[in-house]
Amino acid sequence: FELVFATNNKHKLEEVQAIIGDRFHIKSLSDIGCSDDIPETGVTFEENAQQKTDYLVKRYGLDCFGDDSGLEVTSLGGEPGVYSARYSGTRDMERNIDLLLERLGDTPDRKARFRTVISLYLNGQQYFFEGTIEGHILDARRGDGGFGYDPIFVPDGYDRTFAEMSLEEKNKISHRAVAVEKLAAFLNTL
Ligand code: ITT
Repeated sequence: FELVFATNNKHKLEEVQAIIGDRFHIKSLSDIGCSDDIPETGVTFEENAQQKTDYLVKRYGLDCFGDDSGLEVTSLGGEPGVYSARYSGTRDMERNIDLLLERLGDTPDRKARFRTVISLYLNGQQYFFEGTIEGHILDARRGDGGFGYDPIFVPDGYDRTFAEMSLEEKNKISHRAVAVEKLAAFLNTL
């Protein structure tokens, strides 16, 4: 069967296709001719992920899944969290990363985690799948792969940032990979 992935983020689409694209057929929003800016007004990843799938279900009546994700920095009380994409008030990641590094200053506690919550809407039922990865924030960017906050995040057990890893390497361990593998395992039981 086909599932629409409710995202406008081409990096997410590329990662998810690389993880499960050969096992399930994933359609993008552009494949179904949707260029809408889907509202995201929740205060949790779960709420926002479900808003993405609810929107597509209401508008197109399609089975679909959506990913809401972000970075939670412990010493910033979990910021930027659900506001990761627009932390500085814009979607400019240069500014978002600058603001994060500025707020973190030289605090020794650099602990952070990435989280992904996937909402799946299938045959009239709602499901959630979650993935997290623990790590820490550097005081400057390293690497030019990946997207978002990847240049400043080093996962536990590694000495390179996500932006210094290949897509394959990031996709083995990332928050998104963990959530997507749970989604795939569930779909395999159907
Ligand atoms: P869609 O809502 O269309 O899926 P988006 O980019 O707006 O795309 P989110 O609302 O989930 O996605 O915002 C997540 C933000 O968190 C994203 O823009 C990045 O800045 C950051 N982020 C999420 N996953 C990440 C990853 O794997 N690596 C680095 N940053 C990530």
